[in-house]
Amino acid sequence: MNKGIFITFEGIDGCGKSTQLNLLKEEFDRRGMEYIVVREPGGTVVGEKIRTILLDKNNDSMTRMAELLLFEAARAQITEEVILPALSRGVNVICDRFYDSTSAYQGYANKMGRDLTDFLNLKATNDTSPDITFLLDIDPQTAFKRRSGRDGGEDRIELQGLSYQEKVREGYLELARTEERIAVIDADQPADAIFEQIRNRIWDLTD
Ligand code: T5A
Repeated sequence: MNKGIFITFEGIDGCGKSTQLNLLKEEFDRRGMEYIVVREPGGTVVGEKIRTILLDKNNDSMTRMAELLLFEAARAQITEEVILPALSRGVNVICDRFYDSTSAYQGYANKMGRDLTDFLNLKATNDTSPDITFLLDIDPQTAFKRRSGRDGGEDRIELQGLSYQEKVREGYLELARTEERIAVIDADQPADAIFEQIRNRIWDLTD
């Protein structure tokens, strides 16, 4: 049996990942393809509890190391419990964020360092790498305007502001220069135009 394809979406907060992920789900449904959709942090009972701790704006005393290890703990859980079993059954996995988020947010923007985040990413995932990653690249100001229409306000990480999001963006773009699997997509376009590019890249992979 062929392994499923592992597809991840990345980018700064509000870059449009969920919108593209939903368009991809509709496309997979039309084609009768088997898939699951998961998100990070979260996607398991344990992971969703960790997500609540990580995003709670009352947890403003959380240290950078504690934050990093919590993201990796949630990742270890979802990789072993959900992602690897699905891929080995031949089911495609679409993931809203994966370890590139840790490289960009904790490794680069929080200055924890690529050596440490690479090491923990590898350990948490048993060296499971996405087949393709879509990095939705956008200016933080535009992403902020898009997010401001949402209910619920800013979470603990979004509250770190636009200069933080700018650092995260730099971290992602630096990563994309060395990782061939990362396709950088200009996310400041209509959703349909973005999706067209994503769809083409995925069918190239499956042909
Ligand atoms: N994090 C996560 C880390 O720091 N380290 C890690 O290792 C991991 C895994 C998770 C937070 O945790 C951090 C990163 C995050 O801060 P999240 O749930 O992934 O949080 O949060 P966000 O990235 O903020 O996700 P959102 O759901 O808020 O944003 P999306 O999914 O990027 O954006 P989306 O699609 O909801 O769109 C936002 C708005 O823009 C509109 C949409 O309609 C929506 O209103 N929109 C567009 N408007 C115009 N043109 C387009 N092309 C549009 N696409 C979407």
